Amino acid sequence: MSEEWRTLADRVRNWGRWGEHDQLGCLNHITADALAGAATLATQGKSFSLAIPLDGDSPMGPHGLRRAPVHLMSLDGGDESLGNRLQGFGGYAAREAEALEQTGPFRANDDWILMPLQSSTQWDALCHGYYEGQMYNGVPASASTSLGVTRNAIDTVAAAGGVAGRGVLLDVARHRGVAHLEPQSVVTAQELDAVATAQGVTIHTGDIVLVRTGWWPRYAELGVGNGVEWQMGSPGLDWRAAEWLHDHDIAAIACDNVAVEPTMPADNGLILTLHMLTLRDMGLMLGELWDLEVLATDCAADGIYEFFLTAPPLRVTGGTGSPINPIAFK
Ligand code: UVW
Repeated sequence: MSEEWRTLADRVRNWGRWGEHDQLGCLNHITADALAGAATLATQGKSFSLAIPLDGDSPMGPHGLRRAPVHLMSLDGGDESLGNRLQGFGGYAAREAEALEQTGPFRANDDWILMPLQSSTQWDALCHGYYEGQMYNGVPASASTSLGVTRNAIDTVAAAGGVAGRGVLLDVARHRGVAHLEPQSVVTAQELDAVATAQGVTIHTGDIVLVRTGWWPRYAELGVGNGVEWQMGSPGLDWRAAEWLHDHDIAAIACDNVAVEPTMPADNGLILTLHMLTLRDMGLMLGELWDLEVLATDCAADGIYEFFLTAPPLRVTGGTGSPINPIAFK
């Protein structure tokens, strides 16, 4: 790894900053005052879901090691009179269905979902990425077990109150005057500053910063069959922007692209360079595959790029991430 990268990693590393046992990292920037102040931004009675649809067409992330969600019905309309139809069939399920039907008109629909926790709109927990045998705050890689990750996992965030605070949208695509950034286009820290200035918004300590590249709507344009082209072409933040994220003391970052940073190797030849600096060194959670389209249109219309944002992860014990339905309130 290059000298420049090593120097940056040392500079942005937050290990010990919030105590040797801390597992929340930059979420510590969201103080009680910051959270209370963020809630006051919901003044217009508007709410926006920032989640992409969760189904068999959901994009998976920067590599092919994951499968799309599988959604199965386990009780459906065809089972409305299952008890009657099963009469005499025997077995535990038949007895349950018969008993339910005999005790009133209530019927139910039930379903299952099987999915990687990193598919679709999600948070990466701090344990999701690491290098050289250590995770955030010096936790050894051996904390990842077949029963889950024992430190820096997503349940710690969920138990601590989830993720909520002042959200700020930086609409890079609109600033460049394009529907979406070019494949593998890199967004620098200087450009983030230029967008914020043009939008008249200031980044505060504890903000959850959302960066729009227009790459999610590009998925619909290209079609699911071109998923690999879309996946490998994803634009994103320059790894050197870790310094900007660090110096602004932001709490988390989320984007509408595949992996926050470009999916192809960076100019230093490494993949997921920003993942290493953020998740492992800074303790900064990454949100991927968010749908910022409707929110961005509203922000452009009223000129207000700040809002109250909630994006609580599921409390999956030892989980390395979580699907989410982030909501922005204005
Ligand atoms: C990895 O698999 C590390 O990438 P992502 O966080 O983008 O899903």
